[in-house]
Amino acid sequence: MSQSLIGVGVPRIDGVEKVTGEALYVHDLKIQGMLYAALKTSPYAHARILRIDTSRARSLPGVKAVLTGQDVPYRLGLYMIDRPLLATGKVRYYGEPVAAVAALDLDTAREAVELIEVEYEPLPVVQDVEEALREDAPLVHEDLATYSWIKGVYFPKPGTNIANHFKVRKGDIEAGFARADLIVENKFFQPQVLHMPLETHVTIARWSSGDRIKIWTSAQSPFAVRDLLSMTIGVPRSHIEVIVPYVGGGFGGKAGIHLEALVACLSRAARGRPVKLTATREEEIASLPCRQGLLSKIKTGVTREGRIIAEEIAYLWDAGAYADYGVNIGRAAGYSGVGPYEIENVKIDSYTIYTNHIFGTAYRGFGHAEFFWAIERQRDIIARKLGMDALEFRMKNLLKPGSVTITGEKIHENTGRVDKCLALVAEKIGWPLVKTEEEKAREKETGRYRGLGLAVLHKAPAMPPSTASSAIVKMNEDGSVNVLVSGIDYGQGTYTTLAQIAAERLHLPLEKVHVVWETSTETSPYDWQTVASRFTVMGGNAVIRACDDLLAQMKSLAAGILRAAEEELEFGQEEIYVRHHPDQKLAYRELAIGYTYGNGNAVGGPLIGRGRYIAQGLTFLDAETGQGRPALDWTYGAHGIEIEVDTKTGNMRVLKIVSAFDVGRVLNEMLVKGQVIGGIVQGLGTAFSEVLLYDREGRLLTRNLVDYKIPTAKDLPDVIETYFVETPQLDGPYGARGVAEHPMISITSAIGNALANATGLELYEVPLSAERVYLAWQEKA
Ligand code: SMO
Repeated sequence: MSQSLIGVGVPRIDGVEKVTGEALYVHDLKIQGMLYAALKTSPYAHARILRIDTSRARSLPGVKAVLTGQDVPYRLGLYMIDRPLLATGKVRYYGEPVAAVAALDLDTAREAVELIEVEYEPLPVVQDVEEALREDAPLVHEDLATYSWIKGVYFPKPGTNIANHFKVRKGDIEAGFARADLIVENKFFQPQVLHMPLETHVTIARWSSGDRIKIWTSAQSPFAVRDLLSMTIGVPRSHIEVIVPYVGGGFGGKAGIHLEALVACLSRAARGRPVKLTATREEEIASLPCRQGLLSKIKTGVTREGRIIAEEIAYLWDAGAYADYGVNIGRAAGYSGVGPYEIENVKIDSYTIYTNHIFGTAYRGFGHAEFFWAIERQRDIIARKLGMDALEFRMKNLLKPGSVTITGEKIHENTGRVDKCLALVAEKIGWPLVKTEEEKAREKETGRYRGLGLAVLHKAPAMPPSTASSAIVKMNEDGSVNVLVSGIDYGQGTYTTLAQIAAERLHLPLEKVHVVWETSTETSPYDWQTVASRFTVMGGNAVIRACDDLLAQMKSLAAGILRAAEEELEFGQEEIYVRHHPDQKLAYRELAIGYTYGNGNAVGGPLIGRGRYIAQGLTFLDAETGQGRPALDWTYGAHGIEIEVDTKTGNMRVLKIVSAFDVGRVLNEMLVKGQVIGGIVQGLGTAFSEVLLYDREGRLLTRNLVDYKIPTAKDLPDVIETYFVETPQLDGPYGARGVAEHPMISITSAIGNALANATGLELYEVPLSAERVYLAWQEKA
């Protein structure tokens, strides 16, 4: 028996293709007869459209189709059906597409866009979530009552800017505060930020005769695109094919449906010629969705001994102009909204609020990167007020086996251990920081202060209780297999992990497992969406079941041929044999497409294994209290961060980051480390530099990568150490749970806590830019 492949850091199976440039992305694709599309976007954040004149654009030679909102009277949405394909009646954010052109080449399309005349009447804008809740606030959606939405799950308030109100009620909040020795109240803010994948959104669509639609798109979830496209334009799912080749990053920004419906309509208008729309970087920033902003208001009651006994929170999400995933983010953040702590009395109100900003969507962490800025800063502030060590304070309150979450879910021995993650990072970062008198004097003299920050995190996949995945494993003539799934590997490395799982399960060398990279809704088995850090668990389980199905078929076939009972058969490396007579055996390749006896008789036939997986035991949540079971699996983690702050400039240098996650079981150490480091760096962007800024009229100011800064190699910490706790997830593949989004959660809070630890500065808003830190220091001095 060869060595197990589980846990081994095998290199990415897509590595060579990607570094050589052989991997084909939608950006690379051209279809015979293809037209190129361009968008006309709004220069106003909120304005009535008085008139659109497309006549000059239409008469430009080479233009094949021009569309405005009137030509495509469809509304799109995942949970709230609120977004027109092209602005209709009014525009609701700067950058909103108002018209689209398809032409023989891109220059012509762009020239035609310039020829489209739009007359606007500016309307009052609403940008601030608290202002948006005021009774006299301008309404972003006057017709909210006429929209459709998923009833019983989302609760919009027509006549207001509230797209959803999610509630958690546990215990008796008033009684809790009445018993508290100390009550701490704070407000925290995180602005909207961007996903910034290397590959911008891009779609090719062809609407052929008989209403058959074929789409090539850079997306995370082909079946969700098909589903939403069908519901939006009324073409049956069986008429739509969605193909996803290599994808250059998503981070949640490609989780749902974006350009696909509009490009399909352009192709229809161009009499079925294929049309390609490639978002420019500026369009990616201004016209495609971002991550929601969040204002958190949090009030916490604690005992003198450091037990948190009451917490009341209002999360006010800046959804921007359309709800998209935003209502579900408000919900997901709501049901895990106090973090991995056991608190008896809890009241959470999570409001997803329309404004005239760019609309928000899913983004790695799905609300958690945002609300943990409030939760984990609040924990440190309380500890300081109690005169208690921040580690000790957390340890007293963290979830442990036997704890009950705020939605009433009981934590078990196998749920995972956040306390172990925190203890590990505290030890490795050298908590608590003790400075010698000499060092203190030197810090005062140089103005450079060292500090440590801790923060914990948790997250479970945000998904409806019944979402499913499936897998097909086809055996080839030589005994190798092709694995088909339609969760997408858009950079996270899951296909490599699935290849390991299949090879392990089937007793095949890794080279004999080929995960099919290009996914099509016509030929690949169903998967709901590639989101929520759920694919390794759900897709992994589906692959295991498909492999087991294939093995069972081989066993039953081999039993007849080898004239042995099935129970007597064992699998070896690429072969099946009789346990007590190992030389009585069959190689996989002898069974792969059917077995032929010496006389020519044949049995069996091509081997195809099929596997499916649906989450077990999840429930809907009570509309009034949020009680229920929302979580497929909880992944816990913690960060310990060491920084040095230069108070003369406000600059912070990250000296060291230590992170630990309870991943259940490490399936591929190299890949999981890559995920963690990538998430940490993305979190540093939110912590230090990333922010979407608008002027007073709601016009976007940060429209390019010069004004909007993401971390580069030069911004990396000196040291990143990653550790894994392995409390097996009983229903996870080989005990694993997801860890894709988690590393970027709580990075901001750990940095904010380290800043307070170093300088005593308590900041409540990110990014913690040098300017903000410098000004705070000046004010303090
Ligand atoms: S933020 Mo994700 O694509 O669930």
